[in-house]
Amino acid sequence: MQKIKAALFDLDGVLVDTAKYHYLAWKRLARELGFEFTKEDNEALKGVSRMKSLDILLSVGGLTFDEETKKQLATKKNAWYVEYLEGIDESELLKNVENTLKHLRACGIRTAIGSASKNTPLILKKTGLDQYFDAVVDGNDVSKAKPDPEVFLLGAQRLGCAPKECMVFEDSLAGIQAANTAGMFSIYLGSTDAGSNADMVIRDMTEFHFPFE
Ligand code: B16
Ligand code: MG
Repeated sequence: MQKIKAALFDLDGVLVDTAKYHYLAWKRLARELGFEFTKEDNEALKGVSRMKSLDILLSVGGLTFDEETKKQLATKKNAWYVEYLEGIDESELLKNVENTLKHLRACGIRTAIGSASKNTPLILKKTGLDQYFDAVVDGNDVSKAKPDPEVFLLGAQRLGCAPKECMVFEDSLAGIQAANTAGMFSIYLGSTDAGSNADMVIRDMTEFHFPFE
């Protein structure tokens, strides 16, 4: 393995558990449209872009809308989601996240966010995570969603590191595919099949130890 010089982190599901707030907002939208959206249905939205999430939700309800209406529905869902985010703080951080970030930075590792979420700046500010990153790449910066590697390649570029020198932390299948396609060392956090193509699998950050040797 090439010497690791940088760490790129997905946000939702890796550093902070915002999936529950996405779920509450999507469920509210489904109710308003006249159908139920379950927790199991919500699993398919993790790591997926906002508009793609809406398409999945509408397919559960068997509904179709024109593009303009879909934009309005996504805006409405996002406003509810942002309302929930306004109430979050550092207690929403997942286990051992802050220690890991501090440790990696003390080891001289450059750090960046690589998230699909357009709400990344708000989440980083609310949880106090913003102090730990040299670069942030999110849904506002990229045009191609994961599994396209754009978000991680841009992150590496902003950190001034080659892809081979980067490790990526992800909780979604699309994210692991994006990291692998980018030529980076992929680390899956979780316990589902989504991690089967990752270079390393850990249940959560308490199982991550660095340096690797
Ligand atoms: P927003 P990640 C993703 O974050 C979420 O996992 C996914 O559920 C969400 O639809 C997506 O961000 C877009 O989020 O609506 O806030 O722009 O896992 O890539 O950090
Ligand atoms: Mg994620």
